[in-house]
Amino acid sequence: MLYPKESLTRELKNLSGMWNFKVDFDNNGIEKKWHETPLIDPDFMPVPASYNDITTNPEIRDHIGAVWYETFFYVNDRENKDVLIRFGSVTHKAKVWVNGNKVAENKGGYLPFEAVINKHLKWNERNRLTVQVDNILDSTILPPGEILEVKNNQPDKNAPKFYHGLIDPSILPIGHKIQDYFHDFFNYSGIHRPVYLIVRDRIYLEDITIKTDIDNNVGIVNYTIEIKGNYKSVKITLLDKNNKEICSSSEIADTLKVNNPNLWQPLNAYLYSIDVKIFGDDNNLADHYAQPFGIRTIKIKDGKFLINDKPFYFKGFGKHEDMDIKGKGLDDAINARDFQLLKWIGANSFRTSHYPYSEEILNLADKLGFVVIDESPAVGLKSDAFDSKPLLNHHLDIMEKLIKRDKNHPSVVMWSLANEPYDYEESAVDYFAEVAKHTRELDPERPITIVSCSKPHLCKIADLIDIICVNYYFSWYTTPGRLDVLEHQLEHVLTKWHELYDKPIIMAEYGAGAIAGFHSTPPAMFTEEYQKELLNHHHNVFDKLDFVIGEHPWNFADFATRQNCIRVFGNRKGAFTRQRQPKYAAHLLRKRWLHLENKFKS
Ligand code: GCB
Repeated sequence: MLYPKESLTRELKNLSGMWNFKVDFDNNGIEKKWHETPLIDPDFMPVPASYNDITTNPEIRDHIGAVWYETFFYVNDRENKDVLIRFGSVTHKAKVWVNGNKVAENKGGYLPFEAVINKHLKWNERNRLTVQVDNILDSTILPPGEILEVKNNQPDKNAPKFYHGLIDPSILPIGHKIQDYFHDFFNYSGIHRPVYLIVRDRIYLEDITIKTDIDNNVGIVNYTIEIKGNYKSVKITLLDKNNKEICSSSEIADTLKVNNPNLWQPLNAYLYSIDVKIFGDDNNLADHYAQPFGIRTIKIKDGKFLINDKPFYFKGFGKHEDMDIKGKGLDDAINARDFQLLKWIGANSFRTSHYPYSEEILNLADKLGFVVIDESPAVGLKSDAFDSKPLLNHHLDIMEKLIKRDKNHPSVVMWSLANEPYDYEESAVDYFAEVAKHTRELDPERPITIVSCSKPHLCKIADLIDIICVNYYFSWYTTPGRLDVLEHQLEHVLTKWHELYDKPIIMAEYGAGAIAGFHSTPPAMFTEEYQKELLNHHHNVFDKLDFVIGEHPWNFADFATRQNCIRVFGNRKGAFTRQRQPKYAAHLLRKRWLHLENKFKS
């Protein structure tokens, strides 16, 4: 799906702002037809933002089920155009009505969706937009979850295990409900990314795919465009970063050449664009859209990850979209700060753990030359997930939407199909074989990974992937407090992965919680000293092992989780605090990464 942009022909109206808001405590808003008339006595809520940390009411923060949003807009004199409504993301499910008429329904909280709404618009009058947002995670959605509810107080061995048996449902009030889920970040909900009205012609660019190669200092640019409507001709122009024409074509698929190209390089990005003009019957300009891209290649060769034929060493983080108050709501200021900090610390890459990030973040990564491992929202997949056809179909659908959205980003160099599934289960093999096959068919160019925390000999799906990404927490969850045995264990396990599968390895997560301002010597858990020492021990091992091609400590910044006795107001493994200020660990990483230009001399 194309990123929404203004052009010579396209108009955009950003509907962000303060919307009406109402929690559907009885989960019967649809029955009561809340979409048919304006919400009665609504509260207010900003868009984009999560609602959970804006409210002071715990019943709203922890509400399980639907909430409703409403806003109003005008569209004047555009009857001969298509008017679309486009949501960057609504977490996790959305139903959308315009003037009481359903125009869209979406499942999956981290990808965009859009719909043409002409039929239901009132031209030159006020229009009402109503959105029902549902935050329930069940066994059919990514990430999966489960609603546990106390139905009666009879001990029942088949009753759901509340928090894996830690809570006794027989002494809880009947009706008590928990949204259980198997991932370690707060289940934020709301309209998380911008909402746009788009006006475009009925003859329009539906999609563009750009693939690049380099041959003897010539950039090879293959593009294909998909057009809807009866067009007469097209003009495709390849522009440099200053919008100067390099070459052009009048074909809907072609190969263009750029002599002595400026390559898209890690931390030294150069963006060209393909400017598409589509003309209608009377040679009028019907649609205009410019798609940025970079000329670069990716290969895996001799145990190395090559970008433009040079071995690349991943230095960076697993991140989250997470911040005070706004939760997972898009915030340009926080995103700008995060990229400033990534540069400051000497990082060159990050993983979009554990879901697709906003298009705005990827646009910045493209511009600044950050290398991205783009992850699907498949986190917390347990044994039962692999036998579920609905979940598999949803996973395939999400991969398709993700690749369609992100395929033209030069920053994206690899797809991560999942984080820490139960990959030691036999049933994981067929499930992931299908997801891997589908992903490779959709994008034969980019490598794939599935991030594992299993013991190397137990992982059953390593053959399906190109790069081994592993998460281990030595001297934290295992052998807590014992930094002295860290290097021995880590080296043993990484070497085993290498011996068994002979594939390059990225350490995709490692780390320790540290509460900023906690100190001790000798280092003790939860202090800044301990976190820093723990990272340092890891680096000693990475430096010895040639097959380790990257290090992504967990996490870039502290982040919110559900309340839990092993979390201290969230997960504190950030190198930065949640307010984006450095801990000791950040200074250590900076010292290391600024001097570790590339572990592999090319
Ligand atoms: C993991 C998960 C990550 C958690 C992290 C932790 O293995 O992939 O989502 O936040 O561990 O801190 O426990």
